[in-house]
Amino acid sequence: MSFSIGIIGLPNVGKSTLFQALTKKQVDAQNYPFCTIDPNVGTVKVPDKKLDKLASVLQATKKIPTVIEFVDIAGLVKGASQGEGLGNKFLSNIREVDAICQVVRDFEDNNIIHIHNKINPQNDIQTINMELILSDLEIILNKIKKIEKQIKGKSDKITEKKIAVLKKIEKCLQTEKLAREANLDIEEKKIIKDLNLLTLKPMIYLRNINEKSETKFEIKEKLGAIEMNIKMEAELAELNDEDAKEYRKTLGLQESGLDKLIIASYKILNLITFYSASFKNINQAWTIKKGTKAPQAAGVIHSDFEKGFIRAEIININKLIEFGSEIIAKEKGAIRAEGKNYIMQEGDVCNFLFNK
Ligand SMILES: Nc1nc2c(ncn2[C@@H]2O[C@H](COP(=O)(O)OP(=O)(O)OP(=O)(O)O)[C@@H](O)[C@H]2O)c(=O)[nH]1
Ligand SMILES: [Mg+2]
Repeated sequence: MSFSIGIIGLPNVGKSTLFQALTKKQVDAQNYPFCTIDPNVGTVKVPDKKLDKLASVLQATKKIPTVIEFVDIAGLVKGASQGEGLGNKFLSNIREVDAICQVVRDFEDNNIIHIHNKINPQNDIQTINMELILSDLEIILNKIKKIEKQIKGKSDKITEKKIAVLKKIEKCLQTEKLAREANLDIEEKKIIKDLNLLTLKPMIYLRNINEKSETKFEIKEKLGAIEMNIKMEAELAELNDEDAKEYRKTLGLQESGLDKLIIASYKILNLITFYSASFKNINQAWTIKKGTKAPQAAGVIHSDFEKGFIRAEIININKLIEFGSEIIAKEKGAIRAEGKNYIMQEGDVCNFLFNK
């Protein structure tokens, strides 16, 4: 299971160029709106310097980084929720993703068409969010109608609760707010999980800038706001890793666009990485939600690990690298045994013991 991010935005703002820079996959990215029609899907290896060191400590013959999936879809225009542009077809392509990355153009370039002929990031965000809101509203209203028809006036406690949650979200969307702003509790979220509401998904706002872009506007949601010169990232992606690193240095850039986006994705989705060790000499990184317990983390590797979970032998990756060997770490008693209630931590290196 990997986590997935849907890339959205107005047409011609750089979504496919971003996708190409991230996945190094050749896709159509041209200077005309609606260049992308069918979605592009690709996985990206999460950059992880520690994985190399860990593999050498564990003398693993193979190392496998964890991955994140990106989905690049058609541009969204005003009225998309009502079928304008590529309309609902486009929106259905991102219903299943875990988070959304909204690309917002904030660079001047007379050669690159802007569908509104004006650079106005604030306005563009509003247009996009409004379409997501309208699309979710349609889903909510249909669901309420369907339930009311089914129960024919005779309701039970569970149905009443469901309708109450749906109406709470409806009220929020009617005031042009994202469903995320309805402050639903865990139970309420569970009730409407199957609806895959777009405005309930965490969102990263990616401001696509160039050297001349000034910070003209501020994005409200600090947690998920990043900046990137997408065109430059796409050019750097064509170089080999060493050359790209050198070039980045000369530009005074600390991290790659991919690093930035991955860090933001982990933050916004509340993710952590753990590592499996001593498993057929393969050292592999895995992504899970913060708060996941050991058996469920084991289940990400294989369902048998979860079913037959006995215990996990765990040590933090930094500690293990410091010891320099699994044997020494064991001798020093630094590898702990954790049971089924253990909550996984960032950087845990695990050996899961299970009943076959
Ligand atoms: N100057 C400049 N041009 C860019 C930048 N990002 C993308 N472009 C150009 O903008 C055009 C559109 O880019 P795409 O990546 O195809 O845009 P898109 O959002 O996928 O467009 P649709 O698929 O039509 O919705 C291409 O000609 C890109 O080279 C940027 O940061 N600066
Ligand atoms: Mg595109």
